Amino acid sequence: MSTGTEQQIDMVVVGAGFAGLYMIYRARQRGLSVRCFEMGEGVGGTWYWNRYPGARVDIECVEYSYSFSRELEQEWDWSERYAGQPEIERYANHVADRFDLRRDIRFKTRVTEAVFDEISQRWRVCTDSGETLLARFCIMATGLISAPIEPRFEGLEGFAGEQYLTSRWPADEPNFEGKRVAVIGTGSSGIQVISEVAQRVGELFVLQRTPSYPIPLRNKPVEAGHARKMKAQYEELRRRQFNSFSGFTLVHSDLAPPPSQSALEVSEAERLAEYENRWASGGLSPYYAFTDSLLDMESNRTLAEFARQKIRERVDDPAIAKRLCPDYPILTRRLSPETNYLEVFNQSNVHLIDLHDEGIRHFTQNGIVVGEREIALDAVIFATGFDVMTGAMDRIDIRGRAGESLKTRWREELTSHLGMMTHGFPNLFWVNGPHSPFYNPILLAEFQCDFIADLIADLSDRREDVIEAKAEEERLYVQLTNDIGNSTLYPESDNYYMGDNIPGKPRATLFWFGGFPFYRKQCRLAREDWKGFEVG
Ligand code: N01
Repeated sequence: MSTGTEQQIDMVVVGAGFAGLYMIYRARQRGLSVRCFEMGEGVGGTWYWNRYPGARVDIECVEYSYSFSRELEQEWDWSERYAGQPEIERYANHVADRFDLRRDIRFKTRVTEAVFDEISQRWRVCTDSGETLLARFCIMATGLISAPIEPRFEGLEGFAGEQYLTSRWPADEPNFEGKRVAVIGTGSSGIQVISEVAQRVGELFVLQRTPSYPIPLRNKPVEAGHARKMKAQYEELRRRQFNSFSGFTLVHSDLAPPPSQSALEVSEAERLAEYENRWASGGLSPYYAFTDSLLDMESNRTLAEFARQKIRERVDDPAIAKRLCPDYPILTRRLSPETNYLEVFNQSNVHLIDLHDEGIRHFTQNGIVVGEREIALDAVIFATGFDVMTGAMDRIDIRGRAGESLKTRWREELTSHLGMMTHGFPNLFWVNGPHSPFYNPILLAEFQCDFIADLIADLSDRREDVIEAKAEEERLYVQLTNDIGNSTLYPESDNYYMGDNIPGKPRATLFWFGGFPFYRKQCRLAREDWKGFEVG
């Protein structure tokens, strides 16, 4: 517990990524005093930390951007359809400056604990700089995929080469020219960094445990005519996003109708033509071709086989192609849109090491031992993933009523109401966190921050101080979230959506997979007559 001075404030926001920035903006509009704490030296969250070579968004920027300001939409110009990390970070900085958000942010400051005091009904929030605040509301905008898994390999401390983690990439770009480099991990981060560093290294060793389904991004510069067209139809685009399942709707950069048929309702020729059309569009759009790709194994198999065939077509050596082909249901792990990823395996200086044959044993001073073989290395890049959804909040000691630890609760069972709050932790909310919808994260942040700000305003109108999820309503929401998850194919593979990548994490559906419109309905119902909440 800090001994610093205790300042009273309406709201503490943890994290100055896209969600945190918007929460500050919205809270101020409501006349609340707000203080945001951010570990990094700048804004942007994910887009501040993940500055590895090749880091790039895979939802078109016109969709992956704030919708709250028509002026912002019109004045900002994206240079590429899928912008790279530097441009998205610049956008976050522009938003912070344009709406004067920085003055409420303390950078390079980590929140270490947040404890609810039942007498004062305030959250005592402590930071690693010794500051303590008493806040009426505490908002965790800590990110859904933001807590990196620290690489733990035997002998790593004695490895003499360079070490990099994609999600904590140094500001000074490392020079890999002529070096022997290994990348561990072949999720979206690994695939992006591999595609990029393969062009600069002497030899590259790709250590793959589970292959991803790579799909072409087909990035392009944004021409002036295209930008004008998109800006003219922003209103319609936002309306469609808002009413869509996942919040990304463009196919061939055009407004596309939502899927309406099962993949099994059409002939094979029609199905393939549709997959080819989506494939040619790039990005995540193949996901939208049919209604049941994530619900029906046979339907899923048609898409998975289509994607595997594309891998075989792009990789020259059939034995390597075979190792790059995933065998689990497609979409149950995140698709990885990429640019020339598979083609790097046609380079003679790139070596695929399949960890299914032989696992990583340990590091030595000079390299890594896989099976019986030592691979000499100058550098290793870890793209080994994140403790998704719960990880970032677990790293803060959050204690609710009667000193209950949220981390301990969630080790037993993941609880939430509406993916934003949980019983026993009054006036604590999170954005883009556990049980939130699998949806465009920037638009979801806007929706959830608006919802929270509206709840707080209603609370003040009713002259109440504290709001908390009702235990029974929460139980129903958790049940529904799990039932929806279990009706999909997600449980059919090992994936972070179910918490499988963290040893000991209880297997549960971490996301709401029921689509955004149905989620919004739950939120609306909870607010009707305050059915979902206890106030006091
Ligand atoms: O993390 P991941 P990520 N030994 O968990 C492997 C978003 N994102 O950072 O699967 C060997 O997907 C692990 O192997 P396995 C996006 O939502 C978006 O790549 O456990 N390997 C896996 O291959 C994405 O889904 C964008 O068998 C080990 C990899 O490390 C999410 O972030 C770009 C290992 C981790 O893959 C996370 O992606 C980047 C070990 N001990 C990220 N431990 C875009 O917008 C782990 N692995 C494009």
